[in-house]
Amino acid sequence: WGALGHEAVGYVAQEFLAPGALAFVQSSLGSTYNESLGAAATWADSIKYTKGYTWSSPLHFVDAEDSPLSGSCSVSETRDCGDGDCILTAIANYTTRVAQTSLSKAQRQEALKFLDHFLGDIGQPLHVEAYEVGGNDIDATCSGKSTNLHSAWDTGILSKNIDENYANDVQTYASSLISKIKSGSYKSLASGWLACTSTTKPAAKRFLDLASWAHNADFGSGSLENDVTRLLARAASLDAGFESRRAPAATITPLACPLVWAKESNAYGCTVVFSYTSGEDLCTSSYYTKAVPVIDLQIAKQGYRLAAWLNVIFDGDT
Ligand code: DCM
Ligand code: DCM
Ligand code: DCM
Ligand code: ZN
Ligand code: ZN
Repeated sequence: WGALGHEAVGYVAQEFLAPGALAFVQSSLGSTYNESLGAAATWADSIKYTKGYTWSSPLHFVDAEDSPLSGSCSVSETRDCGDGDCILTAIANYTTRVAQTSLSKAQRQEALKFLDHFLGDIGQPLHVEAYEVGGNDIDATCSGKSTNLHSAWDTGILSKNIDENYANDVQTYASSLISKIKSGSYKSLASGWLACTSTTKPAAKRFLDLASWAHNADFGSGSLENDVTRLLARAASLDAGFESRRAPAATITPLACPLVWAKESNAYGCTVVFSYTSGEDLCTSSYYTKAVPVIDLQIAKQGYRLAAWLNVIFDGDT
């Protein structure tokens, strides 16, 4: 993604951090980044061609050697990241490093900024595709301007959408995605976004919260019906609080989850990404109408996953 996409991922994630993750994010990023994953999300792009950081430039993508034009999409860790120098292993590496208390504050901040960025990039379908250098070598037109397919997905389509529908303000755009997750069209999908996620712990946590409330509350009113009604009401309220406060927990499987996310993203290479007609303007045609909902979904989803990931690390949400 370009700056707008990364910032949106960060702003969405910030909204779903649990207390421990929020405290780490705020103290690690500090005033330099307004204590926000939104502001820190583009750092990794700003340094990738600078001296001492050129090793990080292949970490923004994985060149999946599949055949999207033949309808065959796939990602393989051994085939596509055999040298260990791709976004899959980078996420695993920085997941380990951000939690390592033996590292310096600067090193852990760097790990956080890389995670903030790479959990965004892995949701961009062309960052999980080798064909034509992830679409960089495919000439394209966006609103009359010459560009390439990769750049249209990173920047062109999204910037037009934010300009026209969100007052050209990325925070307004992120707020709209957050609302969709909390109470709109993404609400029913969000728990499924944490596919490599354990459901045991949230259930156990809900049970413990409920048991502790029942223990402390003036329970045993004499009416079983009344007690059951109160218990169910309390369970519903705990669930509502849990869901609105934070993303449900994910299990840390440093390499397994990135592979799941990469496959999901790469699959769009077999549907919308290459389905344009020659000469079609990608930002003023039906292609634009098909691409926008995918981009919105991928950004919202990766922001939510970033929050859940940090919640596992810093709040023990497993
Ligand atoms: N490094 C890294 N990931 C890479 C390549 C390098 O984390 N894919 C780190 C390891 C070294 C530092 O960068 O500590 C400098 O590496 P090099 O000497 O290869 O430039
Ligand atoms: N580095 C990294 N991942 C690692 C090891 C190192 O990104 N697994 C980075 C952190 C520093 C640089 O490489 O930016 C140099 O690290 P070191 O001083 O550990 O060689
Ligand atoms: N990129 C990619 N896959 C590649 C090469 C590059 O996804 N095999 C991405 C990284 C940048 C964009 O394409 O977002 C442009 O890359 P560069 O600046 O290296 O030309
Ligand atoms: Zn890109
Ligand atoms: Zn990037």
